[in-house]
Amino acid sequence: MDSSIKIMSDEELQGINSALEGGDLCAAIEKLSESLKDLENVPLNIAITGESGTGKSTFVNAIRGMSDEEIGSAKTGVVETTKLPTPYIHLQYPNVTVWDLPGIGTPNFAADGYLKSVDFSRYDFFIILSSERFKKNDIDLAKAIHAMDKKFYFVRSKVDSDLHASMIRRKKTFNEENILNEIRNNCIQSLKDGGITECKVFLLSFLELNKFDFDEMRNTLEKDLPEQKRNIFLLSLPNISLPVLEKKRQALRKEIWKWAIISSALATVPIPGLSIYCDVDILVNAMISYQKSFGLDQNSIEKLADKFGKCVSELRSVIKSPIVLQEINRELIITLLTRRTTGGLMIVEYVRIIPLLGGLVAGGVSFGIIYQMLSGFLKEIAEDAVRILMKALESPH
Ligand SMILES: Nc1nc2c(ncn2[C@@H]2O[C@H](COP(=O)(O)OP(=O)(O)OP(=O)(O)O)[C@@H](O)[C@H]2O)c(=O)[nH]1
Ligand SMILES: [Mg+2]
Repeated sequence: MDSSIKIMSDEELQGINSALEGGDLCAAIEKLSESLKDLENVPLNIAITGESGTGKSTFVNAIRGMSDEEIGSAKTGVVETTKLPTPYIHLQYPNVTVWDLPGIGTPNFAADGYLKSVDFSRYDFFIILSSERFKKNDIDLAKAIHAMDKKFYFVRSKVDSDLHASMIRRKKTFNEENILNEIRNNCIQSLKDGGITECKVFLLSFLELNKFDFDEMRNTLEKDLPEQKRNIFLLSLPNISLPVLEKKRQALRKEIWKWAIISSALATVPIPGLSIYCDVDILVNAMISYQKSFGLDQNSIEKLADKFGKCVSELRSVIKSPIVLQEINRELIITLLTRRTTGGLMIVEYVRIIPLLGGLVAGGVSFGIIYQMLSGFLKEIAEDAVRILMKALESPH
């Protein structure tokens, strides 16, 4: 087959085939809609624990892409006396909740009792923070979490402070990598001493979450999560690193065929001037979800500018695509569909090889054009998100 028309991956083709296999279009559509809704419905609960003052509340804010001063952020820097787990719901993905758990660390701390009191079963995984070596309480807690068949990850927080202190105290011999290795080895040793032999420790600064081991931690969590939750986790991450943006693009790309099948199968409206039918409202939803995930609304750009000390206009100036900041509505979609007509026909040739599709979906032509339009939109939006982030990360001249 001509590789120039190999636009869809084999995985996508398999997905389409198995979705439409039984020949029952209604059932297939229902299943695909459910799977798309899962991204907004399936709960993901992340527990943040550790001793008092290790940065739990700061991490809760950072991982939700919030500053410590925003309305709805967790209170930081003060000794919190709450004995209850506090849920912080993700602003864009309300199915994602980050739980600020009560500090561990009273001398007679009992890990079992603690886990029961925080209702351990509701969390998908635990992150145990320490701003020093890991201590007995951290280790006891990790073992108890493991015994309850849940996952935990160790994070060493505040490494920016260690680096800063070393820079002042050891000016001549300062070497960032050596210091980070020292911290890492020291933490791993403290865990080994406590009987935890096989374990990674992620070094982070919650003041600059994009640095140090953030991408490695993201990778690990992503691998450990089941597929459905993995995508939810990825999409909910703050847009602070290029790998995060790339992962989001990949996650969203895999879902395009589902939107395209649903939209073309439920088509009631002929698109004026085109020989295709599609359900435009479904496409509005899909495209709004892309914009939301890449943080390309005004509010998110303002937050990004604030975080990296840039002006909003500076960040906006690198946007190339005329559609990125537009309001997504039916008119925009019809314009985009019109633009994609030629490319769409090309993919139809390819799609026709899939048994069933041509016969089931009201016009393989519609499917092809919608698929192309969504792919093009996602590409443009993802590329602009990268440009904006690169601008934000640029060091001041
Ligand atoms: N330099 C630096 N400071 C941090 C970091 N994380 C947190 N802090 C600071 O450490 C202090 C305590 O942070 P919190 O997030 O309130 O700690 P906590 O674990 O929630 O504390 P409790 O709620 O009292 O248990 C605050 O002043 C934070 O600004 C970090 O990664 N680097
Ligand atoms: Mg706190």
